[in-house]
Amino acid sequence: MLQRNNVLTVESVARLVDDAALNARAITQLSRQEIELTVAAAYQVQQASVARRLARGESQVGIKMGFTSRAKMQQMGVDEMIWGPLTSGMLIEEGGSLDLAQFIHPRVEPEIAFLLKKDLSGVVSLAEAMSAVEAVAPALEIIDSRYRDFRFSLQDVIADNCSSSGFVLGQWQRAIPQLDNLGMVLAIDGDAREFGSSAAILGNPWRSLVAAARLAGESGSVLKAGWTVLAGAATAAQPLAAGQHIFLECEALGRVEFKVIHSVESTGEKS
Ligand code: OOG
Ligand code: MG
Repeated sequence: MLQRNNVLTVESVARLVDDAALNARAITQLSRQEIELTVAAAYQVQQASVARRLARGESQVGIKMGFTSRAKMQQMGVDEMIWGPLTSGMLIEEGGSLDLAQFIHPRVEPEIAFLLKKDLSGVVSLAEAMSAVEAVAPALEIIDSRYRDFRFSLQDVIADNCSSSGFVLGQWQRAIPQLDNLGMVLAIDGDAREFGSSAAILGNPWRSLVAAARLAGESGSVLKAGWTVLAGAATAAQPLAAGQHIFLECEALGRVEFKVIHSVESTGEKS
């Protein structure tokens, strides 16, 4: 890592992004603060910022994959797959509410979630990945970049735990249907805003789980039995605003929804 004034450490950069998330205040992109991170250093910052969440009492409940679809890569201008931990504090109850006061400029995107029944790590076949899964659910991910204007480099977004900030899970389906081409509709207040197919996720969302296992193996970690794995969004993300009702209807998997509230007056992007 190239250190600004030679005083920045992984720990202090992690505190920058973690504080931004905690206080819901946007910060300048690290890459624009002369904090030059390699991809490996960005993952170290991610790990250190997640460690701060764990120290506050959260637990790791899974991982999310990012940029597994062209729609997402194009929306954000990043073309490499990324991954990061999901923690207990990010889980929003199905049908529940998300309070905008806790976020900077959150967006929602349609996903598919896997529930693992076996540990998974390293190079695995599609069949091995499938046999490690207990159930599949439709899911909504809430992403909230801690960077001003929701703009970032690959290293910036990795250091910021891949914009992870919330996720909502629909009913787990134990009788798992074919996942390769399911229609997905993301609706806001009853209006369909994004139409996609699960095929947008690496051609087949199972491939995202295979990739997740590989990335875990490469980093010397394990995807654990009981964890949730988010495969990555099938479409571009949509911005959230107070009063909205969001739902995803996923063919063969069903529906998942939540409401958006605002407990205090909004002043726009908080920076
Ligand atoms: C980064 C996270 C990408 C996905 O599903 O592709 C992601 C972002 O877009 O802010 O979660
Ligand atoms: Mg996502």
